[in-house]
Amino acid sequence: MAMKRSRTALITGITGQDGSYLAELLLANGYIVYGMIRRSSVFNIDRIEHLYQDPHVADYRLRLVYGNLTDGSRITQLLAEIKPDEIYNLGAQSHVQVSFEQPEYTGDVDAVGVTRLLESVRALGLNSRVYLACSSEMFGNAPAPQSEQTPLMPRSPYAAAKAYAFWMGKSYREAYGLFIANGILFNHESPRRGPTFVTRKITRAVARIAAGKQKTLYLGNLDACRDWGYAPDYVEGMWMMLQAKKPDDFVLATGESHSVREFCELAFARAKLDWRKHVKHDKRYLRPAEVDHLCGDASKARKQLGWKPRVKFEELVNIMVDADVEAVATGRDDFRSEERWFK
Ligand code: NAP
Ligand code: G4F
Repeated sequence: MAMKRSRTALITGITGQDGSYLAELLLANGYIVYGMIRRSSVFNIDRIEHLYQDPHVADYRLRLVYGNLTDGSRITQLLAEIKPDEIYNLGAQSHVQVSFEQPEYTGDVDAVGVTRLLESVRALGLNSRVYLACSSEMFGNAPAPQSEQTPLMPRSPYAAAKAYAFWMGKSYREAYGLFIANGILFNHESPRRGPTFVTRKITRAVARIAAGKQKTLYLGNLDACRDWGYAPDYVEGMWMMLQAKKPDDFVLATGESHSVREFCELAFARAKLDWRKHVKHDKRYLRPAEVDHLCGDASKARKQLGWKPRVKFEELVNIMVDADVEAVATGRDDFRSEERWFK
């Protein structure tokens, strides 16, 4: 009897928060996982180091390959070699504020990068199922709750680039019959969140302030509201989208929205601190245009995919604060990070 072939997945953005959790999920499910990484002078694989496999052993299923979403010929070459059953496009310049400073580059990676990928799949005649990481930022200030029916009203170069990617996904699905799922994910966080996103910026500061290593945390708009979930729940939803009978667009969200101020209150309280004594305003963290209130309606994903987030707001805050407190206590708090230099 022929052995069942392992399924093969390609993840762009495997070194990011979501890429690392998705790689764990796929490897646990028997996939061969190819992770596309960017060449850099410092080998940037902190989030997937624990998944390392010796390339010389027979069951070597995590394979890193160099590539870049700005490099179409390399993407074509990789897809021709790997012929993945599933492609998860998570690679992006994912910081909204940075997108105001680098709008052209953000568009190149987040928008045109998707065209490069989809054109390669189409031109090679692959049957790969494709997941595209779109974003709740695309809704801008459209009234909450936002669902798949809500009009897109992007308010940043990042959101505009993601909206372009979203429409390319829909176009290629309709024009060429490709299996392309657009995931409209609301904010999702974890102890692996990049340190310049507001949640992790807060939880790292809490841990350092509690340990007497820092006094003040500078933030921008405390009134903005986000629907914050837990990243491992969301990568499961990405996988579910590619196991569905038909490709479609899906919102993933918790359905609860909280302000940055509420996040601060809970995070500082977890470490028995009063946030008002430590948080100061700095206008450098205000954006040229803000998205005020995101709150997602994920009922379609719940009904059609059976997806449900397990971790809610307060538990998420606790998970993140506890992880950063532990990192400081064990000397793993690496403060040479970008956050210290930038935002
Ligand atoms: P992240 O932690 O910032 O990771 C981004 C990944 O993209 C990193 O692996 C990064 O590589 C890679 N990347 C950046 N530029 C690239 C390029 N030119 N070519 C190839 N790869 C490139 O982001 P995340 O939070 O995991 O998010 C994953 C995806 O979901 C992104 O597309 C993001 O925009 C989208 N999204 C995220 C959220 C959220 O709340 N987390 C919500 C909605 C949508 P390096 O490690 O080398 O920088
Ligand atoms: O944590 P943030 O930078 O995330 P943002 O802008 O919501 O974007 C994240 O979620 C999107 C999904 O909706 C993703 F597509 C995107 O890739 C990214 O993962 O900011 C959250 C809120 C904003 O309103 C911001 O103005 O926090 C506010 N904020 C207040 N002070 C701050 C700060 N944000 C940051 N990064 N730093 C601050 O000091």
